[in-house]
Amino acid sequence: MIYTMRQSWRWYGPSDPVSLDSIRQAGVTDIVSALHHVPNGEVWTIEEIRRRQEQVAAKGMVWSVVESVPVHEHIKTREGDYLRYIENYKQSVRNLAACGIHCITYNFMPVLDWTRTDLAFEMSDGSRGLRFERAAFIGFDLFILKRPAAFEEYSPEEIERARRRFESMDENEKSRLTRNIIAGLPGSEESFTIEEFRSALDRYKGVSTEQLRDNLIYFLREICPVCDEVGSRMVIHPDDPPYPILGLPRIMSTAEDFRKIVAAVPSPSNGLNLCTGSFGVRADNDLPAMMREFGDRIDFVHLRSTSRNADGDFYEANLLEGDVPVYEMMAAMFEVEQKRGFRIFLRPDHGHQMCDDLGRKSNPGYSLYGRLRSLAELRGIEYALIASAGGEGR
Ligand code: DNO
Repeated sequence: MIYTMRQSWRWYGPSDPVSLDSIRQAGVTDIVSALHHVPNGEVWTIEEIRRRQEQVAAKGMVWSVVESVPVHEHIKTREGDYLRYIENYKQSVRNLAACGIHCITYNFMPVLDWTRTDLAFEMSDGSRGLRFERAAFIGFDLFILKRPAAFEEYSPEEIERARRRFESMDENEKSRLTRNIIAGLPGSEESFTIEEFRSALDRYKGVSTEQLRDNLIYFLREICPVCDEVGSRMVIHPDDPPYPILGLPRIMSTAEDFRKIVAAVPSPSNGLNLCTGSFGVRADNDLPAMMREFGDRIDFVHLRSTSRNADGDFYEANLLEGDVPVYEMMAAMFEVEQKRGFRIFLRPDHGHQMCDDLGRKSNPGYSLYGRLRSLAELRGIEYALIASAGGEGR
């Protein structure tokens, strides 16, 4: 028997402009979803979970992976109502398990989930993708947010480059940049005004990297026993981008970061969501090696590729053309699946806005055709892996 990826797809629920009918035609069997309408920190009830499951089942697919049950900021800073939020989280884990959903994605990034400066960066073929431009981001930090410590954190050259970049922007570009950073990208569940954003950052003033790591460990030591009991696994999503931003601590950017978390919480329910696009922004992250090292804990993979330059900018490239060694990743994953006798959930991550999607409104990164293209390419790679393993393909 050959173990193959479980082809999955992120669906934001009934308001997602990409319909389940289209997703089914992409050849997908499993849906990745979340109850985005439930406020952060509140319990996901069995009734609400079932409703989403039924919507998916009606189209012949299964809701198998949660992305994400959000971790309330109070848990990350371990203050305020964090104990109540942790109890609520446990209850959500139990309720999901009671409904048959056992793979739960989350992240532990302070304040912002993922961050980009440009959501419609034009590629040479006319399609559009997401981009992080460091000079623009620093320009936002210094001249819009006006974070007091920022001038000390960047080098004089970076400050100068950011100043020139900022001066080249008109008012529209400045407000678009601000919106892209603080208004909440899809799935991030939170959005801020500049004032709210400043106070959200302030809450991390006393939180060092070690403290944040401790808070994650504390959280996992509470949640993992519940997962062990109900047969579920928490899979942490890496930092995106995978280095500190805005003076905030970061604790899930490298293999070493995950090693530390596993050493502190060895429970098998302490798992990883290997997102190649996020980890892949760092040249020092060896993705296939991470796949092999942590394979036993990886139940969920996000496959996308980024292309980076020496200035610290990156954009989301066509899947087979960026810095991520996609073939080697798929081969390592295939190897892990055979060894474990387990089919890993894989979803094509952010795709380009292309073809008819260019004229349509969609969640940034989550239009239809770009992901369809990526999934087709991934399926092709897997098909070849199966054939060369002596299997018959699918
Ligand atoms: C972005 C996503 C992230 C991810 C969360 C997981 O497209 O990969 O928003 O869902 O970080 O908690």
